[in-house]
Amino acid sequence: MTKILTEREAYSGGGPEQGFGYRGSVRLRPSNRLLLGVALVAILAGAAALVAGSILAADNSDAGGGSDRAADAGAQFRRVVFARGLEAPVLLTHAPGDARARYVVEQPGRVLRLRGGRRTLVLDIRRNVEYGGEQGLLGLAFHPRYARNRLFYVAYTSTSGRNVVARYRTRGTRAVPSTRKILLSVPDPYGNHNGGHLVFGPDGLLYTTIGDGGSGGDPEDRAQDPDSLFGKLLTLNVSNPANTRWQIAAFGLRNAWRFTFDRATGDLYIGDVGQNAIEEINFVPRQSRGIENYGWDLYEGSQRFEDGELSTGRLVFPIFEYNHGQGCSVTGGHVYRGRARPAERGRYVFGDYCSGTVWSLRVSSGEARDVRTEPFQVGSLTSFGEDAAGELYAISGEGVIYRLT
Ligand SMILES: [Ca+2]
Ligand SMILES: [Ca+2]
Ligand SMILES: [Ca+2]
Repeated sequence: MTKILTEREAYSGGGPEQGFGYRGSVRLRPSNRLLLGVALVAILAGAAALVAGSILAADNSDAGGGSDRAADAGAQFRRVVFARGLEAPVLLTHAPGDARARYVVEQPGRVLRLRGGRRTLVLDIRRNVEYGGEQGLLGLAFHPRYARNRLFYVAYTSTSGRNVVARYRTRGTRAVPSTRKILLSVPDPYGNHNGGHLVFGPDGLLYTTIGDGGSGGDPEDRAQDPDSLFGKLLTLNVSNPANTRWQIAAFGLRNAWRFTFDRATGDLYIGDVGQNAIEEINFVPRQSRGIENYGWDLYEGSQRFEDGELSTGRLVFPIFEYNHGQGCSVTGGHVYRGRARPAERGRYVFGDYCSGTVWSLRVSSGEARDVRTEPFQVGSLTSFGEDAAGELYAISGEGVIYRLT
């Protein structure tokens, strides 16, 4: 029998995972100290650049324009409000063949299409979705050939206590409820850690994760268990519409909260939420072969967490990690490939749900470089999003979506 713990029960005996202001003390490896040092320098440099940028903007506005050039001189992203009044938004994406629309997921169980100031309902499964805390409608991905086959995929926690992936077909821009097909349905042992991101990889496979199950410390050690789907990066070949056989692509994830493929290179970036001390970003280049193992629950970040042996795969340590002095729950983002800010192309943008801090970095030779703190924060930072043109968005669970510019 499946027991769904409340958040309070799930965390009993452990520190607050998403506790605001929690400060864990952790010793970092020298390379990470260096990274944090680089981050600090970047913060200071950023602050100076921001001041310089403001002055330039003021000068240019006096001259009657040129604020875009001023922003480039600032060499940082800014945020502008794109949409307000959404209910607990957790995702923004786009659909092939519908380049001017953005699709937004509301955690209680709705998908909305936003175009030209108009919002229309695509899907409403609120009565099937268990919503609250880390539960809800969490993921949405459109089939790469959506323009022709009208198929899209959602991930949610169900009222029957399961982690579910389902497929729907649209007529026009509205999902037809009777077309639903359940592709994954796994009894969830704990209410927290549900992964739920969905994305098509450069290999055409559908990727998702359902977290390590939940609670704290992976009590049943599922993330390293080859017989469990929990704590894994999972793939499904959708070329056969009847196929529901998921494959394990990687081990050792705790609660991957947003992973993305760089649309230009196919490289994979994963934000994996830590236990009580370390938040991490992982990177795997497109050409990587074989199965990766991101270490949980033997490692939290690059630090040993529990005794035991790695089950399968090549151990991957984070390219970037930060401790709970700087946040408490990572929100993985996207590599910027838009047109508005050419100088920022190739920069991976991510942040922290609790502190609202937004960082960006570049990966070079498999290492994080040029780590930068952006000059704004986003409260309740649930997700980042990417539109058809490659422009990025930051989403506040408080109902506001910002465009990064
Ligand atoms: Ca769970
Ligand atoms: Ca464990
Ligand atoms: Ca890890």
